[in-house]
This record gives sequence, C-alpha cells and structure tokens, in this order.
Amino acid sequence: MEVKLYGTEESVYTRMVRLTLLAKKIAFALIEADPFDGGALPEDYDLRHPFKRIPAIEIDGVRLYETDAIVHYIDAAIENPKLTPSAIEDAARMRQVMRIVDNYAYRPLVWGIYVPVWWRDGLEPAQNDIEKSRHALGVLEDFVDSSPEACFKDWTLATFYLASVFGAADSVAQGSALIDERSSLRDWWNGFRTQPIMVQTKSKHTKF
Ligand SMILES: N[C@@H](CCC(=O)N[C@@H](CS)C(=O)NCC(=O)O)C(=O)O
Repeated sequence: MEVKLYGTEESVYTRMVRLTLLAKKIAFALIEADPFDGGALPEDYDLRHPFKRIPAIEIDGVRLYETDAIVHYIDAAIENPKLTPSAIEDAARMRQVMRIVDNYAYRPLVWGIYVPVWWRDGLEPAQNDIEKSRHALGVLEDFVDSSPEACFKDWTLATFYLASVFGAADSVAQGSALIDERSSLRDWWNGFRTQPIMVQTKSKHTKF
C-alpha cells in the first residue's frame, strides 16, 4: 500500500489521520503542505483539495480529502485493529463524538484557546470561547459513562479526533484548566496522551 499524506506535523486534523495510520501500522510519507501564513502548498494542491485545507491523502492512487472520509476509508481498507465499534449504537455514538469535535469543540478549543496563547504570545482567550469549550467538554464528559464504547474503552476513530484536539488544548494553562473541570475526561486523557502513537505524532508545538 502506498500512502502519501499531505499536511504538516502541527496540524490537528492531519494528526487525526496520522494516528489512524499508525494504529493500523500503515507506513506513509508525510508531504509538507502548509496552508497557513509563511507556509506553502504543493503546486496544483487544489486538485487534491479544492478548499486548500489539510489533510489530503493518496492511497494507492485513490485521492481523498476531508478527515472523516479519509479515516473511514482507512478503517474499511485495513482490517486490524477495527476502529469502528461493531454494535450499531456504539458506532453511531462514535460518529456523534467525531461530529461534536468537528462542529463544537475544535474551533473554541484550538482556535479560541490554544492558538492565541501558544502562537500569539499569550494572548488571553475570549470568554465566549472559554464558555463554548466548557460546554463542549461537558457534553463529551457525559459520553465517558454513558457510551464508553464510542471511544474511551477501546481505540476508535473518535479517540484520535479527541486526542488530537486535546493535545493542543492541554498545551496551554487555560485549556488544561478546562479539561481539569471534567475529571472523567481528564482521567481518560492522562492515560491516552502518553501512548507511543501520541509521542510519535507530537510536534514541537504541543506538549502532548
Ligand atoms: N473539514 C476539514 C477540516 C480540516 C482543517 O480545517 N484543517 C486545518 C488545519 S488543522 C486547515 O487546513 N486550515 C487552513 C485554513 O483554515 O485555511 C477536515 O475534516 O479535514
């Protein structure tokens, strides 16, 4: 299997795919594609991703973009370990967690809290982002007890979604404090953040 992954080591979404590939023990080349100021995208990158975001991937000639499509493709293509629960409700809970991360957690935690503090010289996060993050983490905390199979018991695709966002959020004091408020999430995260695949995918721009 030949896998070319386009993205950067710092990118939260690219890390979700890297974690998935490593969990499946699939070798891949990470090809630098940086859509941010000061970075550069490969020539014709818009043919790989018409919205010029990262990641994009090519697996044995199959080109994909959008992390959700990519990680589900990988999970379906490579049998072991299975990263989608077999029970249909658990699989739906996993998808719910992924959508919560996409739609309600990533923006406030990464762009609202981590980016200003880590990348903009300790700029104070906006109260609105703190409240949105707190709410999203509260909702996610409920899944730990009600739907552990979604991502907290065994590894699933949602485990890597959460872990990638937590790696950024827990790198700054304001994000760590919000995770501390949710003891079940904190316990899960403290166990997961030292896993070899996390250490292997950590960039110099996150603590975990
Ligand atoms: N919906 C996309 C989101 C990907 C995304 O936002 N990636 C970030 C980097 S982690 C990016 O490319 N940002 C560039 C931009 O916002 O212009 C996915 O699931 O792949």
